[in-house]
Amino acid sequence: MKTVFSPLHSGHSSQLELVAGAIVPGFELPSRPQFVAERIGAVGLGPILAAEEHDLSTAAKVHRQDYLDFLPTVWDRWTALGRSGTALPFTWPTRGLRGDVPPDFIDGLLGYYSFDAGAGFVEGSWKAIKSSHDVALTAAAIVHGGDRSAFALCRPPGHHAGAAFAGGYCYINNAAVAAQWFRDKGAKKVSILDVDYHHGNGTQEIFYSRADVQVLNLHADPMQEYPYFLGHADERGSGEGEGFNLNYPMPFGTAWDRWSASLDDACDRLAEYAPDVVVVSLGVDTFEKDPISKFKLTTDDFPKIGARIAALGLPTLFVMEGGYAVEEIGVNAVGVLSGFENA
Ligand code: 6XA
Ligand code: ZN
Repeated sequence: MKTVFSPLHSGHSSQLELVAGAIVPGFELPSRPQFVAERIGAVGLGPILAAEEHDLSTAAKVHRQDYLDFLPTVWDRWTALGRSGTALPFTWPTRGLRGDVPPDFIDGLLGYYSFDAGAGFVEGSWKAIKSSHDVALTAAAIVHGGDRSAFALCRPPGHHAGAAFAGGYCYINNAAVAAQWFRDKGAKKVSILDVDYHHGNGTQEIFYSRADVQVLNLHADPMQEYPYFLGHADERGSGEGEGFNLNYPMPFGTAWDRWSASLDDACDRLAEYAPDVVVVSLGVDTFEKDPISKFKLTTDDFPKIGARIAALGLPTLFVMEGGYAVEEIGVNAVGVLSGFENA
């Protein structure tokens, strides 16, 4: 399996985040994809290729243009005020406030274009965000070109990013852009299978009223876990998209037996949908030792995920999402990919 990767991700570092009442260094570290890349080399998964630049025309079909125009401007607006550190929002247009009037000032704009304080900007952030998007589309082109699968080693991740908002370490929804790209290249139907520990609220929002992209999400129950405000089982899509969004919320402590039953059901539903291509939002924060998560998957479980996805017999693009136990993220992410390859 070929992997696509970009070194530009590393400029997106030293962000701060708010955890349990304290401002702490972010968990979404530049070392994450390095561990994955090292493991790819160690097991000989296949070549690691550079990303090719892609314009944002496909992204503009899943994100709002004003949001895409805003993202590259954040750091300059921030530093123009003499500020440094991490650009973060602190006010959001929640119930009872106007969500239809973007303010002029950067603090207001950051809140307008986000749903939490989990997607900060530093100097290299936009280049990293754009490179992650390019990684996803370069890998998608490999699958479109006839390879059975490819791995987009994206950083930053994407599945929390909606049509017009960042959040949860995510800015551009790489998996959504890739799915749209496959559609534009002639795929009639695309399935996105999100196995990250957290609900992919952005992916759900983007495709919620569409029947041409099926979205299946396995995740911690939003009654207990971030992102809290989306990801319930009764969210099944709307209008033409009714029935094409499927959520599998699971409780804290979920281990392989229950998790794999959800995966089996999701794979059965995916097979019934019969897409031309599958995009897997691959988070490995379901791991028992993940520092921010509460599922109990073990290192031995990850290859079984890959094998189950391989059994679908469909062209498959893997897109990296979360996973924070940095020493083990490589073994676990590559475990899924090797499980797919060896099935
Ligand atoms: C809130 C937790 C952010 C979760 C990011 C993630 N600070 N999403 O792993 O998949
Ligand atoms: Zn996650």
